[in-house]
Amino acid sequence: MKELNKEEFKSEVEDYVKVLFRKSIKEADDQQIFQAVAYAVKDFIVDQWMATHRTYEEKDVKTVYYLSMEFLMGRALGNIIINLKGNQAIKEAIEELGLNLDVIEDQEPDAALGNGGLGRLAACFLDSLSTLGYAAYGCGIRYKYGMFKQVIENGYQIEKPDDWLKYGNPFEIKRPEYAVEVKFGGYVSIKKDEETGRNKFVQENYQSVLAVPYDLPVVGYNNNVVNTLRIWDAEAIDTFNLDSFDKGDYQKAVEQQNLARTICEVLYPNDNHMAGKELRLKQQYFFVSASVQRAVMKYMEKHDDIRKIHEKVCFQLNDTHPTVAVAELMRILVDEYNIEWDEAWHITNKTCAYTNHTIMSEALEKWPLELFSRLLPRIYQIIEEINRRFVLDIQRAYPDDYGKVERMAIIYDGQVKMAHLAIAAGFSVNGVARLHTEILKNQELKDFYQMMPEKFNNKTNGITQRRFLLHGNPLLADFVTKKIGDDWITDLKHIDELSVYTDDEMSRKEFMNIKYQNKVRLAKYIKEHNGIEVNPRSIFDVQVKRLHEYKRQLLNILHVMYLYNELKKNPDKEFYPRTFIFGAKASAGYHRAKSIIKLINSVADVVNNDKSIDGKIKVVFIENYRVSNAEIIFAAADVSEQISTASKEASGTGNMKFMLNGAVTLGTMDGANVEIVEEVGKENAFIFGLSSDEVIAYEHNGQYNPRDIYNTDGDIRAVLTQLVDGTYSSNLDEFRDIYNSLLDGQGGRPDMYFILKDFRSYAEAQERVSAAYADTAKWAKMAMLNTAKCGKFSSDRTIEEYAQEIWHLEKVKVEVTTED
Ligand code: 73E
Repeated sequence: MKELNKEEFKSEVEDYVKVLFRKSIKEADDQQIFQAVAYAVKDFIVDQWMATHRTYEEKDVKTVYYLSMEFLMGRALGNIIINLKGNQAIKEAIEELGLNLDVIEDQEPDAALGNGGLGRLAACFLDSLSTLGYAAYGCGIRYKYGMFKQVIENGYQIEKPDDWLKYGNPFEIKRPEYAVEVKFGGYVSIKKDEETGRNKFVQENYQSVLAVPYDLPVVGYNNNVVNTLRIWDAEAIDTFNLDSFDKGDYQKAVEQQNLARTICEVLYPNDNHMAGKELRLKQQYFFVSASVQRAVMKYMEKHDDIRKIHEKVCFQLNDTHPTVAVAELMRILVDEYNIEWDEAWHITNKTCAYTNHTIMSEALEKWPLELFSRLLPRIYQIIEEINRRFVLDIQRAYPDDYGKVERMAIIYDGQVKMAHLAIAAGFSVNGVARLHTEILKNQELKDFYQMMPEKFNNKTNGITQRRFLLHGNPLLADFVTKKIGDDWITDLKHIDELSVYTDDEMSRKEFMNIKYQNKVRLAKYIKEHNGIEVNPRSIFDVQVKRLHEYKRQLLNILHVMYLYNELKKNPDKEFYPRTFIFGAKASAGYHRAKSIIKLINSVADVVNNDKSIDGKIKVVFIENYRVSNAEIIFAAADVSEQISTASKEASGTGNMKFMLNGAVTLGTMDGANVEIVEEVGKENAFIFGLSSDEVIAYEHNGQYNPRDIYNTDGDIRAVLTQLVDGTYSSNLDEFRDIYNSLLDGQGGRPDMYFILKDFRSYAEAQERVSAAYADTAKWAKMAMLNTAKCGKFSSDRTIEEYAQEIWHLEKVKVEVTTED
């Protein structure tokens, strides 16, 4: 690895402040300093970036294109510095310039081009791909506005635009030389090809935009590898050129400009929910078409036979969002390379693979035929033909079972079903945790699994320890390295070597002391941002994730209300002080989710200001939860709330970040929790609630009636009554919808997510948490074991599995030479 030279770095920073802002370091403000430091760091990595791509070309390695609508990257500067092992040199350089690295890092806006787990997973995967030395591109959209900024006013969520590019992005490089055209609308006509004499399908009278890529570096850990996240921006084609004006195409020129302006404007802020908007489909086709076109062109620059593209290229579809890729590749093969359908189909089959991230029915992508065929007429034709042949295959396989076609066709009921297309067209279908994959095989995608079992496989998610321990929790990272050396940074399995220290009292004390200091750091953040005083000696019980009913933040806050009632009834009851910490964004149009945020804040208001309970319970809602403050939050957590309705959370990845940082899981047997418990042992986690089989059985038999619980359990009834009797809001209707959803469930089943059903079991698990925490030595051991046993949950392990079992990539070593 190239060494970072401190003196050189210092003078680069000084030069950049001058060149960019005509200022000296003393005159520049914090943002300007950040920009200058970022440019100096980019300068340093650019040689490695070039060397990486030179090496890939020389060795002609296979490349994975990770197609994703979302990349939740967070801040780049601190992460890059860490991966360069440049921490010490840069820190010293910055200090010698009279600056503070933490303050500088804090100036960087998060790159929040994603909603939650799915987008953050993509970011962790890129980090691992670079660190392991695999050739990869992340392909996505350069949204002008990322995930909205959440502001809490009077307890309500208000959304503010996230203008993350306001000061420019020092890390990106615009690559206009690689721009491509993407076409929408119009119609398809058949023309005779002069050369071949064959019929050709040509899209006419379309509108198009120019897709212009911006490249961001993805720096591997200490290995010279810098991969690329390529995000596409849309620009107008032929803006008002005289030609079209003369031809009377003025209207069209304006329309094309508008199209270009709107496509990349904003990220849809819906997690686990299909927006169903035309603009969303435009976004999907826009970045997919651009990425696939470029990948094919790049392949053809060095190879002459498009028929072998699968040997060098794999498209991984991050959920169904980029599934139009299969039809786009077919279009290029059939229309542009004149390949026969059957052969094109085989090539496509060998090139595309699909990851399923959710079974939530409202998240499944189904597009109305009318919309789809109007926006993407040629792509629609191709999908029709794929469907026609697929339906024949189904009928051949199951001649007597018409239900199969009904359940499996790609086009049915006036809709294009993207998951069916992805499964039919790819060679791999993977779930994201063992339980989730089993549910796919045995329930949700049962018919597909029966017909094509060889496609199905599991890849349990993971997270990068470099961001979520090395960067986010430097104290614990140093402790681990001091005990077992630093191999864990690139091979998290080694962290198991910490296990032996869990029996050593000194080590346990040190470990808990680090947790305490991290709690002090978070308490300070909370004081600064929320004005709430919290006691770092209390149990930090944390639930941070997107707000969704299936994730059951409501169960958590109802339990807080219950505990508060208990304390009021028995003021002398022995009670270990707790701080309940929440962080969650609700999609802007998701009313019930927003009411739950209001409820949490209303309960916080009442409980935090009730002197009679002596500060034993505090409730904090951290505003604008995002990657950058997540790093601080995970480090400080004692209890990790992973309480989704069993079967609903495909994997979860926050659960892994908590575990890595020594928090103990309080959770249901859902998603990756199952595997977490398997690694750490049941005795080192707090498990409660219905199993996924039980939930699925109730969903089928309809035998669950929450009224029975309401009628028989007085404590639960009291808590529910408080939702509508003015205890938490003078407006008695404020929480009426929540109340109704639990007991009446207009438009759905009452208590669809089994909150009342799991309530007692949850409350009892919470009591076990308190008892365990009171036993200091026991808790310390549990917490430390969680850190020690999380080796499996590195995204390095996940990526290694994808690389070996799906993508078949080879590892590359990169040397930086004088050439670069
Ligand atoms: O369980 C998580 C999973 O850990 C799942 O809910 C999430 O993906 C994570 C990573 O695998 C997810 N997000 C979406 N679907 N699954 C989604 C759906 C539509 C729009 C945006 C996100």
